[in-house]
Amino acid sequence: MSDGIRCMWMRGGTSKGGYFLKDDLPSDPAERDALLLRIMGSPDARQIDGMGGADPLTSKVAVVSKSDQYGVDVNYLFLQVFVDQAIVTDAQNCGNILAGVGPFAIERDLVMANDGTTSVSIFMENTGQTAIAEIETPAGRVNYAGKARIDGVPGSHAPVPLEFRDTAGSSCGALLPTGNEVDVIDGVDCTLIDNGMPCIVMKARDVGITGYETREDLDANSELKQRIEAIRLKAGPIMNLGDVAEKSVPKIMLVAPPRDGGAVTVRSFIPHRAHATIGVLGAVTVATACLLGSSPAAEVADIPGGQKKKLSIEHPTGEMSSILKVGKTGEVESAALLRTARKLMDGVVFP
Ligand code: NQM
Repeated sequence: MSDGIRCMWMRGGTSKGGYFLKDDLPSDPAERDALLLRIMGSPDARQIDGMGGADPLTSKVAVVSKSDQYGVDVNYLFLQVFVDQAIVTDAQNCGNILAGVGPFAIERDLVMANDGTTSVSIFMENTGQTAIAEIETPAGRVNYAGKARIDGVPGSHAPVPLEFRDTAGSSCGALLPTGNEVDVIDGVDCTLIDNGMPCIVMKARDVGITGYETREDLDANSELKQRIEAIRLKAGPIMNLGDVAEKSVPKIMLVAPPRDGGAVTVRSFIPHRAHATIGVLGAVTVATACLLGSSPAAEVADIPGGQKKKLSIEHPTGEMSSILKVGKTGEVESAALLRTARKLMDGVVFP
């Protein structure tokens, strides 16, 4: 029996997973992925023989290392471990798991903490971009307790503000990889867009739903799932993502008018299960789509004025607010979001 592998289990935003130092994992990606499948207990719908929570949102991994790039503290590679298939993919980033990376880096002494708050600059290897996280570190130690609340997580915790810049075209090479604000696929108007997360944005009513359904109702709707998967498989190649049959991107974003004073309502599929809330970079991307004049998102959204816009995205269990800074020509220059994180377990896991 192996001696086990050092890891920390953390909640990052509305996701949960294992955080590893890069040096604690095999350097060969195939060996590393086989190990992570064993650790999570995949493939198995219940992940009964592993740490995974039988949900894509709780079957996630962060691999973290010290960065030697000027101005960057740490590198973060996100890996999605599929629940019921033997697939580990680095084809997407994850802004929720990102919320735990700063605290983890400080806990593992990759970053020296200040007395007060510590700013951690994180290079996101999946997309080649950098995010900044502000971590509360009174007396140089990470503080997880606090008054910040995010929908989808009970209770309150220390705030972890995240800031993203230059996320356009993170995986697709351009904000609008087809060059169009609208493409029609299977008769449905779609905005194919990537401002940190490749997404297909469609009006919920164009695929036969209201956009206000629960996660459970959406997951039980196999006709809807087949219809949006057919669209996704056609969108993948024209979004420069190739064959996406075994990839977790692009995500599906079904939009509807806001109901609770927000900017827009979204039901997202990631891509085969409905999201309990909404992904962080998925939210930034759908918010960006709302600003494009001819996008189906703009048709249903209620957009505040000004160059600094707070867009509240309503999701199945509340809302997520994204503050977008818009440049003179209308492009999104930066996005800021509030998340929280919690250390759940620090120890060794036995593959
Ligand atoms: O969009 C789920 C999540 C995510 C990703 C997913 C995320 C993001 O909520 O940045 O956070 O889209 O697979 O953890």
